[in-house]
This record gives sequence, structure tokens and C-alpha cells, in this order.
Amino acid sequence: MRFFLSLERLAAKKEGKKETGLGLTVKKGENFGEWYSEVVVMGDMIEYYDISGCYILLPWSYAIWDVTLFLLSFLQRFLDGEIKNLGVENAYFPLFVSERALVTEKKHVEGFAPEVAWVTKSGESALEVPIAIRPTSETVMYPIFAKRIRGHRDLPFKINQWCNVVRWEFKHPTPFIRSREFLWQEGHTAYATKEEADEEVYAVLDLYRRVYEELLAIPVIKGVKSEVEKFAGGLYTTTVEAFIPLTGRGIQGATSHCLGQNFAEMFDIVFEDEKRERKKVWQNSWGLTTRTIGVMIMVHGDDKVPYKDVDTQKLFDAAASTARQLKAAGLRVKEDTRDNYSPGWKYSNWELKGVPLRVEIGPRDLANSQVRVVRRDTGAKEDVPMDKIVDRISELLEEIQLQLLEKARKERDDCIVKAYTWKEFMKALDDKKMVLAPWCDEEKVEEDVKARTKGESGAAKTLCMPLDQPDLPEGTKCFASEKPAKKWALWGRSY
Ligand code: 87F
Repeated sequence: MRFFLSLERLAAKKEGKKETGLGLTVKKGENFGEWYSEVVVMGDMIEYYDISGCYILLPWSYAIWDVTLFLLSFLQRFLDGEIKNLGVENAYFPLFVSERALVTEKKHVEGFAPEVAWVTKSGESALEVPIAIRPTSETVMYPIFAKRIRGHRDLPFKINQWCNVVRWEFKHPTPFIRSREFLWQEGHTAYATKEEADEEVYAVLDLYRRVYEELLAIPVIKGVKSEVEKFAGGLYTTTVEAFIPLTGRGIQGATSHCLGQNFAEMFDIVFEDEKRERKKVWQNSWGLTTRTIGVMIMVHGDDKVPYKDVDTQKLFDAAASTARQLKAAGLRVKEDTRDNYSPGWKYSNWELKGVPLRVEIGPRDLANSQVRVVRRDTGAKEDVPMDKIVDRISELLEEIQLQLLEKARKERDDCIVKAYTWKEFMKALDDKKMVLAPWCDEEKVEEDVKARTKGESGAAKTLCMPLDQPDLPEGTKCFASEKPAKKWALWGRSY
């Protein structure tokens, strides 16, 4: 799957659209990669940039990160508020990492080393020591953890930061999904006991589930990563996994790791407990990125770009007063007062951009003191009395959110197949499904499955071991090794 259109072709398409009123040229179900590229560019979400793998997040997509469409449930604001409710404080650490700090974590950075970008010059002179750009901030933050944590009263120590990170990826880049620079929040915490750390790992995981399900209407499966797939620096990794039905691929939505005492050991993060004994702290780290936006487009994007000719109406005063009321109620509203486009053209334009509700006001509406509200998801139209618009529109937005989530959940559930044998497993993978299979939980077997499924569209791997485990009767065998199965694992090809 390639998500690529030449800049020239995209520009031509965009220009063409302006002149002709035409929208997307490919259907989601026909060429998913090209459809995605068209949607993000023609929907005014992304501008391409002259450095490969870097994208400009235009206001239309940045607003999703900043402010989602529902009442006051903004993505950053929602997550930031909930993170603070967990007692975590925001801080900001530098973008640059010294080589010395980076090699402290050598063992765990090794695998990632090719992705680290370095600054080697200032102006024309070579720097005395090259400086890395943070790919993640463990090595930037943990020396400060070591310095500021002294006794048990300094614990728990909980820090979050909203920032950009750079990973010089070599896999094919895709806007939002895999880019060389991206935005995220990274939470880093330290506790006196493993029990407290464990509790937070799952509390954060559930916050991430809520971001996907309650804000973006994307169903996710909470689970634990296998030993092969976990963050090598940690003890265990939990994940929320989403699914893209059209490509049959899983996609990691966000992760919450228990780091155990590995980093405490490397960075000497120790505290004196009540008995004045020196103990290593237990740590967690967790992150959610702008990938969320790409997953939302992939799951909920469609081909809808209707074109309809209607007489132009100039009822800007009524529109302005409607918009004022809705804004005062905390809704995000955009008035389209362009008079050089027909209403039909404007409908297409905003539908392409994914606006969930359109409010139309024509002379007849004005005469009847009503507005016409049109849902994007169902196309349903209804006339709403002007004095009821705030309540009714808030209700409709809630309803749309719930219906989108249910629709995506059903589609996702239809793509999960149970397999007890290798044959059933391969059949399900070929059918672009995710596979729930009894597994012996052995690293060798997972590597073996990867090798046996390696093909053009990538190898299958474990996505997670779902927290919600079906019954596993005594004597059930692993689908791949035929050894006794220990748990159900979710397998699939992934992004
Ligand atoms: C790339 C280059 C260097 C991922 C990397 O998941 C280092 C790394 O450590 C690296 N890519 N990782 C793992 C990140 C772990 C962890 N960090 C905090 C998270 C969530 C937020």
C-alpha cells in the first residue's frame, strides 16, 4: 500500500477541483492509498513539504489535535485535563540530547539508533560534539528524576510533556500515520512500589481508550504486547489497538509501558524508604500521538462529495446570529459567507472536509423561524425551530458520535476471526482479518509465525493479548506450535 501522489498531480487535482467543482477522483474501496492521499490534501488537512516524511498540519487537521468537534471535549484539552486528574504535572524538557545522555541508555537505544537525527554543524563550523534531536525523552528526563528524587516523600513523581519528537524513519512515510516529526504527549512517572505503577499503566490505557472511543468514535482493543513486540527497555507494554477494515491491518493507537526498574538502574534513580533503605524506583512511560488523526480519517473517511446546484441565498445576518448562539454554547462553528460559490458547491466543500452537521438558512427557513440541519453521516435533514437550535444540535452531535462508534465497532468486530489451526489462521489473514488464536506465548513461535507469513504485504505479528480473554478450555493447543495454549492472542498485519 503506497500513500503517495506526486506534488504536481495533487496540485493539478486541487486546481481542477476548484474550477470544476469535482472532488475525490478515487474511491476508498478501490485504491485506499490514493484515496487517503487525496482526502488529506483536498480536505485541507495536509500540505506536503520539501523534506521527505515531514508534513504541514493545516488548521483543519491541527484543530482535531487541539479541539475536537464535540462540545468542550477537545482532544488535547480532554487528555490534558484527565492526565492532570491523575496527579501528573506538565513540564517542558529540551529538544536536544547530548550523546553522553543517549548512550546511558545504550542497550535500549541500540535497536533504534539508525532513527536518531543529529545536529553536527552550526553555520559552517562543525560542532565539537554532535547533538541528537529527541526521538523520545527518557534520556533527557531521567537524569533530572535521579537528581530530584531523594526520599520516599518525593514519590510518586509524575511528569508529562506535550512536544514534538523526531524519528528518521526509513519505512514509507504516510501523513499522520508515520512521519519523521510528530506531536505527542509523553508521560513519565516514578513510584515506590510496583503495585502503584501497575495501577497507573492501566488507568492511562483506559484514558487512551476513551480518547479513541469517546472523542474519535474509533473502537479499540486494550491489551498487552508480547515479549517480541513490547518496548525492549521496559517490563511490559500495554496498547490500544485499532483496525482499518479496508486494508485489513491493525494499528497501534497509543501505548502505556511499565518500565520496571530498568531505567532506575541505568540512571541511578533511587530513594530512601521509611526504613532508610535505598531502593530503586518503579517507572512508567506512556504516549499518544497525532497518529490519532490519521486513524480517524482511515476509519471514518468516505467518498462523499455530492454536488448540488441551489440558488445562492444571502441570509448572512440570520447565519451570524445562529453561529453566535452555537459558539456561546461551546460548539465549533464555521460560517461560510463566500458569495462567489453556490450553496451546492459549499455543501460539497464542507462534506469533503468531514463537517458532521450543516446548518442551512434560506428565505423559507427565515419566514418560518427555523433552520435546516443536515447530518453528514446519514444525510438526514430536519427543520429545527430557531429557539431550539443549541439543544437540538448538541443532541445530534452526541448521537452522531455514538452512531459512528457503533458502526466502526461492528465493522471491526466483523473482521475478528477465531482460528484454532494454522490453516484457519492463514485463511483469515488472507481474508484481511485480525485473528484471535490460542497461543503458547513463546517468543520462538512468534518469530516463526512472522517468518512463515512474510509476504508482499508484510508479516503477521501479535497485536496484543487482549485484557478481555475468552474462555480457554484445558487442553486447547497453540494454533502455530500445537503446544498447550496459555492465552488468546490477537494477530494481524499492521502499520
Ligand atoms: C527511536 C529512536 C530512539 C521508540 C525510538 O512509547 C529511541 C526510541 O526509545 C525509543 N523509538 N522508542 C521507545 C519509546 C518508549 C516510550 N517513550 C515515552 C513510549 C511512550 C512515551
